[in-house]
Amino acid sequence: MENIIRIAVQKSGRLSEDSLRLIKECGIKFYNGTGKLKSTSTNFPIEFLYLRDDDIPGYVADGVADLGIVGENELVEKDKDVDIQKKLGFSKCRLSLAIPKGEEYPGLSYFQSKSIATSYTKILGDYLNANNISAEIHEISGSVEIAPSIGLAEGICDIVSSGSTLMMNGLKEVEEIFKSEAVLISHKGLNAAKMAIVEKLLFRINAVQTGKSNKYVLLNAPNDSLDKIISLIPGMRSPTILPLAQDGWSSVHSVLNEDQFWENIEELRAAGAEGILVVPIEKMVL
Ligand code: PRT
Ligand code: ZN
Repeated sequence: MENIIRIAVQKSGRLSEDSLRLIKECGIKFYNGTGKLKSTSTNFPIEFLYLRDDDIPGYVADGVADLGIVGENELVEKDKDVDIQKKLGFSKCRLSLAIPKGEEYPGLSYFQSKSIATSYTKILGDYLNANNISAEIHEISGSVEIAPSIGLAEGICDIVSSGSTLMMNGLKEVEEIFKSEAVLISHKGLNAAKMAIVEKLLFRINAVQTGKSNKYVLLNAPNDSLDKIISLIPGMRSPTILPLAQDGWSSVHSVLNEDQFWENIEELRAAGAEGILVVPIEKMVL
C-alpha cells in the first residue's frame, strides 16, 4: 500500500462533478459507479474515497486519506491541520452576513447583541471577535436562509454564490466575511514515495490549468505586417510562420493567454490579420 495514494472527494454535491472532471482531465482513468464508496484507478497509483465534504478535512488530517478536494469554507470551519497544495479554481463562493431586506444597515455594529443563524460557527465567531462584535451565534445545519422569517435569528451567515437564494428569502447581503474555492489538500508529513506521486498529480493539474487559460491562435497575415503581428502574439518562444500558397501571405500560429488575445484583437485586425481561429488547448507544459 506504500506506493499508492488515496484521495477523498465529495460523493455527491456541488464539488463532485468538477473534482472528478479535473482528475479525468489529468488522464487518470477510474470507474465511479453510483453508490460506490471506493474505487481505484487503472492507470495511475491512486485510490478514491467518496465522502461527505464535511468529513474530508478530518480524514486527510488523520491520514486515512492522503489527499482531498474540499471547499476552503469547509476546511477552515473544520479547523484541521493539513497542507493546501493548490487552489483549484472551481466551486467559487463567499460566506456572507445577510439581514432582512427592509432593515437599515449602519455597518457591522448592526449585529451587536443580535442573534445570527449559521452552519459556520467557527469562521463567524472568529470574524466577530476580530471586529469586536458580540452576537449570539445560533448553529443550524441547513436552510439557514429561513431563520429570520421564522423568528429564529435576526441575521444569517451563509454561503452565497449568485445571491438568488437570499433574494427569494427576503434577505440582503451586507458583509462578505470569507471567500472560498475548491482546494487540493494533503496530509501533513506524507512519506517520500507518496509525495512523489502527489508531485506527479500536481504536474498534470498544472498542465490542465495552464492549458485552459491559454489558446492556440492561427491567422493569415500579409507578409509586410508580420513584424507587427508577431509583436502582438509573441507565443511561448516565438510564433510559427508558414507561407500560404498565395504569394505575399503567411499563416501565423501562436499560443497566448485568452485575455491577451481579446486585448489585442483590434490591433491584429488593423494590422491586416484575417481568418483568425482560436482553438482550445487540452494540456500545456511550459
Ligand atoms: O452532502 P455533503 O455534506 O457532501 O454536501 P453539502 O450539502 O454540505 O455541500 P454542497 O454540495 O452543497 O456544497 C459543497 C461546497 O460547494 C461548499 O462547501 C462550498 O465550498 C461550495 N459552494 C459553491 C456552495 C455554493 N457554491 C452554494 N451556492 N455551497 C453551497 N451553496 C448553497 C448556499 O448554501 C445557499 O443555500 O447555495 C445557496 C446559495 O446559492 P445562490 O446561488 O442562490 O447564492
Ligand atoms: Zn457538507
